[in-house]
Amino acid sequence: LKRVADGVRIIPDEKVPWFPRKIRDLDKCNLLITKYDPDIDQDHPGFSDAEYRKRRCFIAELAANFKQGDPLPRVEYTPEEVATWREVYRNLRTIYPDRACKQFLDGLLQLERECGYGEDSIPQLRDVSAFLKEKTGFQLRPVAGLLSARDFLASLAFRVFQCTQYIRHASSPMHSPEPDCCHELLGHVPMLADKEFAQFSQEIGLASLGASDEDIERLSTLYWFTVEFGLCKQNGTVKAYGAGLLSSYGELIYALSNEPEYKPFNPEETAFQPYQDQTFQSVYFVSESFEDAKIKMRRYSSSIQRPFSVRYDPFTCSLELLDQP
Ligand code: HBI
Ligand code: FE
Repeated sequence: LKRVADGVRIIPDEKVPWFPRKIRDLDKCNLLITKYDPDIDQDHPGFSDAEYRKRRCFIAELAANFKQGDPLPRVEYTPEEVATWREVYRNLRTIYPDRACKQFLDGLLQLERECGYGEDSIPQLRDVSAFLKEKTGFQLRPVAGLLSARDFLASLAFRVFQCTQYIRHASSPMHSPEPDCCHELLGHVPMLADKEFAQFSQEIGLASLGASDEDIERLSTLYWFTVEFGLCKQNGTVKAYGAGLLSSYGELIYALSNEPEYKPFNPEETAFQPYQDQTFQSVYFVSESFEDAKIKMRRYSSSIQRPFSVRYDPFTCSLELLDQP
């Protein structure tokens, strides 16, 4: 209740959208966006391959039935699926040393040494989740496809990363219109092994809880130009840290060529940049460092109006709300 000048009490009519308060509530954060799935999207490379769609559906079903606390499902990948992974891994691995940021390369080396990463097999989410838990407290959760931005971002607040487990169609190893395990395991996971990046990711998640649709849209755009397509300066050169770049051979080369436009990362401006989810970006945002990106994102997040503030309690994996409405 707010007291206005003449002493009349008014009930604030701003309704706060529902959001998860404890990690189990993520079982309810399952709204899927189907626009790029192969049953709907005629341009999906698997659209006319019934066998592929059946397989994707089987793996997506494992995720749909998953509940917080269950052991992560293991998938026995077929030789054809492993061959697709091998091709993706081999090609990207050769261009990482010159183009990926230091944190990514460190993470990838650790995954290769400690978690069985390599071109011969597709890593299992269960093993990767256990690895990340030890490094940064992040854990993986299987997801059936592209999630709504609100549900996807909310899970980050709990250091939970939603991962697809099926792989792209064999006919197009260089590209997938929807996230697949190559994108998650090669693009996202190495970065999530970095403490500072893990913190950055969780803070975007915390900022999204209970936010308006407009604020979610702006946070998604910021997520897009940082976590998915971000570049940063390191020792005087520009390197990639975004997962969309680090899982796409073509766009990783393009982003670090002299073709695209670069702008300095500045959340107040970046949040309004229209983005491309069908072709390469026409503009990329460059951070001075992670430290710099984190400070700027914090400043931006604290400007989002909410009638409460949140704090994450890592002991109970739940949120504490201050100034609750
Ligand atoms: N869902 N499964 C999944 N994976 C993502 O990377 C993802 C998502 N939903 C939304 C999203 N990414 C972002 O584009 C932002 O909207 C948060
Ligand atoms: Fe992604």
